[in-house]
Amino acid sequence: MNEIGLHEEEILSLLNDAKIKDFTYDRVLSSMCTTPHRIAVKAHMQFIESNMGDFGLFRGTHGMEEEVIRMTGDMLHCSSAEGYLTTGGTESNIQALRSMRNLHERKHPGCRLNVVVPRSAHFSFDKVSDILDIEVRKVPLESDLKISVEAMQSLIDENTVGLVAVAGSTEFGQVDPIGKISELALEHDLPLHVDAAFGGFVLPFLPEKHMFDFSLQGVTSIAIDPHKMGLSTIPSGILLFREFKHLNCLKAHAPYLTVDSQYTMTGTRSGAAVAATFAVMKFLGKKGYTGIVSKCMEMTRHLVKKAAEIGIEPVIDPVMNVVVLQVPEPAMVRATLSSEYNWHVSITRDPKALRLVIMPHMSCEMIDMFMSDLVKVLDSTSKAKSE
Ligand code: 0PR
Repeated sequence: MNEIGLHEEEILSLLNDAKIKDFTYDRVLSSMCTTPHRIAVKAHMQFIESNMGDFGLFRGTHGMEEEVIRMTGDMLHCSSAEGYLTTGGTESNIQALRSMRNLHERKHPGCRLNVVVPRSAHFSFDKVSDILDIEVRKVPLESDLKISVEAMQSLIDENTVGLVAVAGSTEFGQVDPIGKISELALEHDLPLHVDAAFGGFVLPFLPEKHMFDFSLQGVTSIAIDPHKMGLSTIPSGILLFREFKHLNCLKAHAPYLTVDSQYTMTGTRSGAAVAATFAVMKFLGKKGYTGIVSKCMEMTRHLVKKAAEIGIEPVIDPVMNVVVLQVPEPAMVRATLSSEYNWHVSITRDPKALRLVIMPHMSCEMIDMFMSDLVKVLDSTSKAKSE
């Protein structure tokens, strides 16, 4: 560290130097995050010092957190759901599985435990496996990139602590058959966690109805991220439990705080993100989110149409605003798009293809520019291959 502090102008200049090295979202088609809504940014700034780790000191912010939980529970068909604002999908998934593990251990102490998750589940479940020392059993996918319930059933045994389903998979935006998985969970008396980190702020606002939330009796917890399609600031995730007992088994005694217990994974927690999420949810309402999702779906259809015009098909018909295109040599295409055209895209693993997430920061003009560059890259890739 420097001995004496620098002048404010020097700091601002250092900040600007760093900022110009960051990519701006207008060339990014690989991200599930986006520019936060201006009202979220405003609220975030106003509550910048608020700490939800000691919420007795920040009662106003805590009231907003309770309201966010109530609004989200209501949106996901359980207005009495209990939960809290996490740092995002990873923490929500870890905590949901920790809750399953804790409840299960009370019944059968001392055995090797497992959880059954779709092969398409986010890599945060691999972290769960390491942190909680639980075996993560992965259910293979069918050709439509959903799991079959029979395949999931075959992996359940007496040491299974719970099941996971995905509502909007990270790579393909696919939704598992959660209605049937819910029945399976009820049959085996197992908790079912739904990872709707991405899809949670999309599915309720689509014209076609998908059953994925607490309206299914077997669903016991849901992860949903305001810092993705909720347009809030980072770090904003939400973890909801249908019943208090699932949250209560995460309780830690907090001996010297203004509140005597914590259910969260982190101690100090951003009250700014709580305020941001509260503000943007109140500001947009269901009508606002429906408009945003419908704009993203319109751009998704536009992209699929443009791709079809040059003979490129998606791996699955997009369920939500994720398009995965079957292009030859996707890794090479991705690298060239980045190095020569400054576009940021990602690739999927199985099948290997080009993954594009159609977020609110995009426009049809941006997609047209991207597609014309993609055509050039595909031409140069096929030439390079034939030489
Ligand atoms: N569950 C699902 C279904 C997800 O898609 C993600 C993240 C998570 C959980 C974990 O969420 P957090 O990263 O908030 O803990 N999905 C994106 C991904 O891994 C996250 C992301 C966002 C990555 C923006 C890159 C990026 O630029 O691809």
